[in-house]
Order: sequence, then C-alpha cells, then structure tokens
Amino acid sequence: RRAAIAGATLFTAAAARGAAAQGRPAIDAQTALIVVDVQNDFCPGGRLAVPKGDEIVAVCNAIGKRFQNVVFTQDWHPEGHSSFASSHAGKKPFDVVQMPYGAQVLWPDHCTWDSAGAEFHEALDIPHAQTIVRKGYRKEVDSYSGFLEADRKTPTGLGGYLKERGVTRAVVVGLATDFCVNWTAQDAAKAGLETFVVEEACRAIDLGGSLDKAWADMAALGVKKIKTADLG
Ligand code: VGL
Ligand code: ZN
Repeated sequence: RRAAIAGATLFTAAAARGAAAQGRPAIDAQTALIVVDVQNDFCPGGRLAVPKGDEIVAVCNAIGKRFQNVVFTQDWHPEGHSSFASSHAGKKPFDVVQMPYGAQVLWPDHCTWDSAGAEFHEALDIPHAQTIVRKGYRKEVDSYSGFLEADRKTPTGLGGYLKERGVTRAVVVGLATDFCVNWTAQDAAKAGLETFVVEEACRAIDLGGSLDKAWADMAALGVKKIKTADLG
C-alpha cells in the first residue's frame, strides 16, 4: 500500500513537471480552480451586466469537473455600498472618485445581500466546490480581489485557506476579466501561487482600455493566459 501511494505521488509529480514544461497547469491536489463572481447581476439582464457574461457558465461547468479543489468568490455588498454611484451625490455609474484607499470606479447598485442579483447563475453547476469567499461586504471598502480588499491591506482569508490546504497553483475563471478576475489573479500570483487565467472562461466589462491593461498587468506578474484546451 505504501509503495502504491509512493508510486502515485511520483507519477503525479512527473505529470506536473511535464505539464509545467509545456506552459499549462497540472490539475492535481495542489491546484485550485477559483470561479470568480458568476452571479446574476454580472450576466445579461443583471444590474451590472457583463456582455455575454452568461456564455462562460457552461465553460466553467466543464472545467470545474476536472478539478478536485474549487473555490467560488461572491461579490456581496450591503445596500448603500460606497462603490455604488447611488451613494455619491451627483455621480453616475462608471464615474471615478477618490476614496481613502485610491481611485474607485462607481458602479450601478449590484450584488446586494440576499438579492436575486447576488445569487450565482442558476446554470452554474459545480456542486463539489468547497468554499465560497464573499467580498465587498464592508460598506466603505470595495474588493475586486478574492484575496485582498481594495485598501490593499485587509485579507479575505482566501490566501490562508489555500495555503493551509497545500494549494500552490490557481486557475482563475469568471467575471469580469478586467476587474475581479484580474485583481484575483494578480493577488494569487503575489501570494506565490502559479497562476493561470482561462481566456474563454471569462468575459470583460472593458472600460477605457481596461481589458488590455488587465492582461498586461497580469502578464507582468507572471500570470499565464491560457485556453481551455491547454488544460489538457
Ligand atoms: C466586479 C465591478 C464591481 C466584478 C464586481 O466582479 O468584476 N466588477 N464589482
Ligand atoms: Zn462589486
């Protein structure tokens, strides 16, 4: 029995090295899929609809089946959240304001606690997902990233959770490519995880060049842009 386990471990390590050498992620016990904000408000008909956001749901489901470790993030704001344009007199969605922690894009109200818009898309089907990390629940601070709030100081706990579970590699999918996927992937890389983003499993908001900038910023931190087919 010991020999069998040792053999399996060797096989997995070799497979992981082979995959890494080809620039694609090994999907093993040390790899987690992070499914970012696949919620109704970010899909067509939602309050902050990402164009074609719903197209990723089936892609995420298919990818999700391959992973033993899956984590969801869920954008989760109180009414009157400071990232909402409606909380700032004279401002409209997509204006930018200065917050104590820096520039903040203002959004339509979205993903408010217990609203239908905050629920995961009804076709999202990854029942073996192990944890849900909510973020953006403090009224004064936004959180695009699943790891660190917009003050860039307050951890959500996801980094510790993954580390404690021995996860060293993250594959990130979801909505929106240029905001929550981008910030989550960057923070995963900064946390020392080998990080991949699956291009067709994401859709972007793309405000004033934000999508190109997001890919460039992710690449600068070593985040690898891959296709579903690269998952082997
Ligand atoms: C998001 C804007 C505001 C996202 C969340 O999930 O990308 N974008 N809140
Ligand atoms: Zn939000």
